[in-house]
Amino acid sequence: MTDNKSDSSIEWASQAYALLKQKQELKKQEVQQKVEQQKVEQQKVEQQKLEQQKLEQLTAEVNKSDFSNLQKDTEVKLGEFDDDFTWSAMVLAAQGKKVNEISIDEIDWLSKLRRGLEETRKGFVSELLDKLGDDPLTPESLDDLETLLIRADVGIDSTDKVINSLRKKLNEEVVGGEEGIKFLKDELRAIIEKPIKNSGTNILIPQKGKLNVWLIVGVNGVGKTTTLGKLAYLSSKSNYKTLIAAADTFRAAAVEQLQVWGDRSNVDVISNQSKNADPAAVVFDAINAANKRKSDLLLVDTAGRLQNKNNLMDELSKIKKIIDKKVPDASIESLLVLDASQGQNGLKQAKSFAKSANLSGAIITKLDGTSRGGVSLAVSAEVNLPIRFIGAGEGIKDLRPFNSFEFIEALLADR
Ligand SMILES: Nc1nc2c(ncn2[C@@H]2O[C@H](COP(=O)(O)OP(=O)(O)OP(=O)(O)O)[C@@H](O)[C@H]2O)c(=O)[nH]1
Ligand SMILES: [Mg+2]
Repeated sequence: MTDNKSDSSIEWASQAYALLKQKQELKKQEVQQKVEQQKVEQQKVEQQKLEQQKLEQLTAEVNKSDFSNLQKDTEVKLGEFDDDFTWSAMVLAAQGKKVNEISIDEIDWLSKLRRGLEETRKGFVSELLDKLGDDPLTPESLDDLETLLIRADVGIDSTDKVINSLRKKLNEEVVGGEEGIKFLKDELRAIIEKPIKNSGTNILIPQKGKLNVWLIVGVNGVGKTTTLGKLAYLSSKSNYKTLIAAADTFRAAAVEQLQVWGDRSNVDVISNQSKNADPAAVVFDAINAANKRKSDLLLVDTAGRLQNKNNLMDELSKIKKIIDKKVPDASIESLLVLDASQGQNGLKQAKSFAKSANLSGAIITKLDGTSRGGVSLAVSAEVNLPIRFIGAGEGIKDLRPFNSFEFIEALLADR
């Protein structure tokens, strides 16, 4: 699918591009109309209430904030009809999407993901393609592949698995370069899919009719708070009643940082500003608030901790106990945030955390600009954790539910 730009695929992509362009044009017009409408309404209000100076000012302020919201909604722009667009459109088409079903947001995200994984790819796919060329695979090219996979932080277990499968296939038949890449993609996808299939949940979304509590955990600075902010945006955009618990009472300004994300996504933050507040007490208050408001999802930010600090790991257990006690039928997820750029170190963290923190999934962040994106495979294979979301940037929209097909296509994109 990614190999040759056939005429029909370019045709498909240009149709998709034209449709998106039209959509964007329509959206622009719609926004303009709305803005015009608001302006007219504003004028009416001003005329009617000329004598009430104060009220007039308030109206202007309200209108000002409405405009900024409208502008925010159109902030993703359709870029050029270039390689990025064509590749992204093809990846969506390969998953059965129709031309009129794709959105600018999806194209934007895939382009970002592909660009983000460029560094990982550089030391891996480009060399792989150079080495394999169009010739059939040989035992020597398998040795090269082994080295490249290990270098891309894919991990020993996953690499062994892939190389053994390829070797077996080579013993049975001649495998061309192109077919080798396809086989490699299938094998890597199977590795990353396994824990997801085992969990019985394809994509993690809040369960209906009960409170969902998602604990965001991990070592210092991996991107927990940023990820939580992006999750709050995703979930409130998808109409889940969302609430944030500021249970990182350790780091200075942690609450303020969270409050900024809460404001951006229109989600309330429950916090306790007093010094040395107990994180479990914050969670206690947040559950009360969530119950009162009939929230669907409570996102809990926690302090960065090293997996070997027993007192801090105990603190996490205490938070979990409070949740179990107060809302025994809640659906609880403990999501470990891992910074992809930490490579094998991140893998070590995942292993230790998995032992002591009863994790249910992983979120890989900072996939933009690292050469170690392959570590996602090692997390799946060696820690058996389903990857639930991936982040590739610091913006509010730079986090998506994990899609193994898109990830492997981006990892092994050849142009
Ligand atoms: N490039 C990039 N930067 C990210 C991403 N996610 C988070 N960051 C940055 O990583 C830095 C740390 O992020 P935080 O969200 O504060 O990390 P944290 O895990 O909450 O940190 P502590 O609370 O101190 O443990 C910030 O500068 C973020 O902007 C990402 O996907 N890509
Ligand atoms: Mg934080």
